Amino acid sequence: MRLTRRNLLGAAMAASLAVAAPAFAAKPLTIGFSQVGAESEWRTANTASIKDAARKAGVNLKFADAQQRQENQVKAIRSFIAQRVDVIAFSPVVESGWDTVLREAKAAKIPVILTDRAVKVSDPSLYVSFIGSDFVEEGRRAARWLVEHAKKNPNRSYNIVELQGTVGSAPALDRKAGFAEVIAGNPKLKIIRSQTGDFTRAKGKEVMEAFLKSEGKNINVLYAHNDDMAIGAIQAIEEAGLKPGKDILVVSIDGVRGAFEAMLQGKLNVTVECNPLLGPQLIQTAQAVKAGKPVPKRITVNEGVFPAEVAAKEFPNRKY
Ligand code: GZL
Repeated sequence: MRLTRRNLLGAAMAASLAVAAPAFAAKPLTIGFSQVGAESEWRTANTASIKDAARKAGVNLKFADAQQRQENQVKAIRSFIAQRVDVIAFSPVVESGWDTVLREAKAAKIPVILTDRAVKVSDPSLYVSFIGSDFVEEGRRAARWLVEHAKKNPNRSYNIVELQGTVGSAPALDRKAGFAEVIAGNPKLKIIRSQTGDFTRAKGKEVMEAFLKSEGKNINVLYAHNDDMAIGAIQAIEEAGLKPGKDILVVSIDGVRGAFEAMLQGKLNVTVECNPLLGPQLIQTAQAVKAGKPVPKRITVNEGVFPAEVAAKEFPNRKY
């Protein structure tokens, strides 16, 4: 290239921009995320997915574990507001009690994304998007498996005990509603006991022990709102001298590895998938929100149903 006045000027401009470029490099997106806790295999997979997606995208993730307490989530959200994060995201441990703190986020002009669980608020503009499963449908799918099983055993009736998730949480409320909707009016299917096991293995075992003490061999089916409670209950059933998966059918939700292992051992009959791998969708949505692009108010995830018969074939494909 000939060294003309114009070329020299162009080269000098390019050099100055190259030098200045770092000064103009976009500041990484900062997301404040309040997680429910670490209560289940599902939650562990959900947290890993979010942290992994943030790392891969170069997002600055401020992560807070609420240990399943709403007051800790409110504190975390207030801290994110004070730190002026770009986006706040959280999985609300329970449905209600969020209006005040979400109004504070709105006043601070910090957009809020819900993942996993929904909230009940007076003003839907308090969050920009909710990314998560349809828990009512998950409850329906669990019940449909049992309805079909009962049709193959026309002379039997089924007394069901139910281990509910965390009191007041969207998955517990909706999975209960969906299951009840499908078995309604079916004289062969009856829920005889229903109590929260708070989504944990320990509590699931403890409550199942109480069910067995009061109902014993009268129990034909356990419906657990998540696999962790089902796995805890399976231990209680075995300690009571009964065969889980045979004496007491075990119907559960999540689709975590522990459930597949239990199905391979013949101790769990079906798990309804609830996909925890929400990290990529969360990061993409947060990036779009930050860029001022429109995002869907509701983003659902595709999920399946895995009866024990398919466990061996499906297990190697599982991602959580
Ligand atoms: C469902 C999620 C529930 C899981 C449980 O999306 O909120 O919480 O089903 C977890 O395993 O503890």
